[in-house]
Amino acid sequence: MAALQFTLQHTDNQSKARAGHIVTDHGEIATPIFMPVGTVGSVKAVSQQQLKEEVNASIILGNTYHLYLRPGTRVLEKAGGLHRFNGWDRPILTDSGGYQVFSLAGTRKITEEGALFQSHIDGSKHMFSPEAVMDIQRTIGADIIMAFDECPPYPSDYKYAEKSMHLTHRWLDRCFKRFNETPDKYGYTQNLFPIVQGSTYTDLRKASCEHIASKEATGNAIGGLSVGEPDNMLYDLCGLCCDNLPVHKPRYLMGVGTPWNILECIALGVDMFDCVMPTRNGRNAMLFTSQGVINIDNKKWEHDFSPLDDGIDCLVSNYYSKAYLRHLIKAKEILGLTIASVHNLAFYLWLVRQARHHILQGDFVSWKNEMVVRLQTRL
Ligand code: PRF
Repeated sequence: MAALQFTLQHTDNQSKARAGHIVTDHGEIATPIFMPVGTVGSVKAVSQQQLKEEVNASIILGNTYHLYLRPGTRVLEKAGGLHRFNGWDRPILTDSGGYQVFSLAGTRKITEEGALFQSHIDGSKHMFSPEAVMDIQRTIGADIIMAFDECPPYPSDYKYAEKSMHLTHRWLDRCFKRFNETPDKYGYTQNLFPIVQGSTYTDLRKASCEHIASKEATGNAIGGLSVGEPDNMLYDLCGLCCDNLPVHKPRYLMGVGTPWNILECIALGVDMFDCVMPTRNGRNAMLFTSQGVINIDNKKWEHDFSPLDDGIDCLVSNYYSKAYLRHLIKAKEILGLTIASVHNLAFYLWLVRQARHHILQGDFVSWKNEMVVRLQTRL
């Protein structure tokens, strides 16, 4: 079994967009890619069969924080890792829990050693250190595991951002040390991706990219963005990070974003994305379609028997009507949550496949510019 391999197939002439190919021990991923979020080992309201057959997902994400609290590492180890536990036999990536500790846990305290926090489930006290988070992610067994980082809030003053970045870098050194000292548990190779931080400060971002690049990891991530900053700032900082990260390694922008954010960041050189938006917003009646954004709660859809979206290649999106989904959501039927989530995810996966197609075809920028306007239309 082998470490992750990334092949760059084509780089766009008019932008920095790339089409590539990732090979892992659980299968291949064409990039750019979007990864559905399966926080507790399940993509909310969507089955593994639907993820394969309807969404066409090639990799999904799990969260160390949630999986550690429940079901816990004993169950996951006994199962033989998360792939065996949830039956998803394609690649999995786990986030390290740093971000979730800061956004979900009750009281928490950050020290040099790590983060002390209280479970959002039962209030019990736990400590995440870089070493503990590597051990937990070894046991969960994702193909790609993430370094333990601190994501500073937006806005952060320079002094705090600088201190936080250096802490993240020291934690990263400890992550790699532990990762390299521990073997793969389940016979396939795990890959550790480091995470760039540095808040909104260009000199910090550059320094962070240099530190991260020096690890020569099989892939690199950009964290600390899409935390409330305006879109133009997201794009400027994302572009700067892409320009300062290795060319021949995949770049993963964490927790981004809207369909138009994803297209703009593909143009800047990002290869991998994840976000709860398609599933969370879907459960809240917001549909992303190839023609624009729909609030399916709206009375205007009451008698609209046309398909949710016939512009994409998903049977669920082509089959059910807007009026029917509106009815299900109004009636709080659980099938409504599933249809909305499957549709939104299928749309996101369709979008990144289209992006890849246009990168390879050589007309990505003109296509992207048209789509960025169309996708934001409120229908
Ligand atoms: N760090 C980690 N996970 C994340 C982020 C981060 O900065 C973000 C920021 N958008 C989302 N998920 N570890």
